[in-house]
Parts: sequence; structure tokens; C-alpha cells
Amino acid sequence: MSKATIPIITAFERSPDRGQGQARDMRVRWALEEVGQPYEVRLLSFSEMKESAHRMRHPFGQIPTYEEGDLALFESGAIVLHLAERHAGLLPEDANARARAIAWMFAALNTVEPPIVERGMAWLLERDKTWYGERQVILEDRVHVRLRELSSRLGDAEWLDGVFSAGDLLMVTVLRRLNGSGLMESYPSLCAYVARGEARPAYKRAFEAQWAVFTGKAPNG
Ligand SMILES: N[C@@H](CCC(=O)N[C@@H](CS)C(=O)NCC(=O)O)C(=O)O
Repeated sequence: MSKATIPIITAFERSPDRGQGQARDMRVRWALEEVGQPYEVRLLSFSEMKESAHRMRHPFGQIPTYEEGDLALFESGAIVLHLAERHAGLLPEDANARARAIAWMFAALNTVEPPIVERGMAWLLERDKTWYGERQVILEDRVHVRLRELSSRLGDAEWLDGVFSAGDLLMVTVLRRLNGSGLMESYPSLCAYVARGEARPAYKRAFEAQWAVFTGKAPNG
């Protein structure tokens, strides 16, 4: 990819997670780092995200987005898949292994992330309600179901299906959304799995880049 087509992603100007790398630009940054693709970042305020200029890129007025020449993409999973298909390193060469890795990408976003997000949103928006305690138990049970199932499938393996793939990249970022909740601690193999992801040099570079936005030290932060 030439300098002229250096991709531009969007991220929060002020991430509500205070630089903990839980916003979804982290997945895209990590994928870009894994494949060695330099990128630029356009930081957006919440109001800028809802303006028509950004809605041209993202119909729901959210981050992340990805622009590369004439191509504009939204949805973190689609962006990671795009990068994984065009660069080596995030999807296996073997066609069946590749299809299975893509299945894990969907599993991360469609099966594991929804109960985690629902629990997080309830805490954010409903925790002052009288019924929150009862709802919290139900929502946490749903998260535990998925964590139990995932932990049982992962077993003692390093990654979900052989070598590290975009499926692992997405799954690790999804599981990290539980940081601070105490829900992962009963699943040591999942904790070790997330730690393996976080130990990857590409992850560390991506984390540092988004942390620099929070601390105001990013080049365009
Ligand atoms: N399914 C989308 C979700 C995007 C999303 O929820 N982005 C959040 C940040 S992690 C956001 O922009 N929130 C602000 C808002 O919705 O107003 C994806 O994976 O990209």
C-alpha cells in the first residue's frame, strides 16, 4: 500500500474507558499492527460522530471507521476481516482453517460479545433502578454461560483453532470488556488466553497508541 493510501481510522477523542483499550478502535489498531500496516487516526468528539460528515462514513454515527483510498468501511469486524484478507498473518492459508477462523470472528462478535455488552449497558444506564439487582443476576448468568462454553472449548490450547488468527484478536478484545467485572476470574484458561493476546507486541503497540490519545501524547491527539 503506498503512502497515498495510508488508511485512516476514527477513534474517540475522549474515550469513556479512560484509555483502557476497550473501545472498538483497539481491534482495528491491533489488526493494523499485526499486519504491519501504518495508519492515521481521526479523533472525533461525540457531537462530531453524529454529524453528517461522519455519518457518510458510519450510518450509525459511531467509531471505528476505516478509509483507504476510495474505500470507506464501518463495523470493527468487517474492518478486521478486510485487513486479514488483504494481508498475511491474520488468517490461515488453508481454506478450511481460514473458514473456521472467520467463524470464530463471528462467534466473538455475534455470540460472546452481545451478553457482555448487554451487562455493561445495564450497569451504565440502569444501575440506579430498583430492579437492577435482579436484572444484574440474569445478565451475569448469561455471560457465565458463554464464558463456561468458551473455556471448555479452548481447554489448554494457546489459541482457538491452531495458530493465532483474527478470530483470537476479536475474541480477546471482546473478553477484555469484562476487565474489572470479576466475572472472568473463575476461568483461569480464559484469563491466560487474554494475557497471551495482550502480550503480543502488536497488541502492546496498539494499546500504547490509544493510551497516548488518553494522555494527550498522541501525534494527532
Ligand atoms: N458493531 C459496531 C459497534 C460500534 C460501537 O458501538 N462503537 C462505540 C464505541 S466502541 C461507539 O461509537 N459508541 C458511541 C455511540 O454509539 O454513540 C462495531 O463493532 O464497530
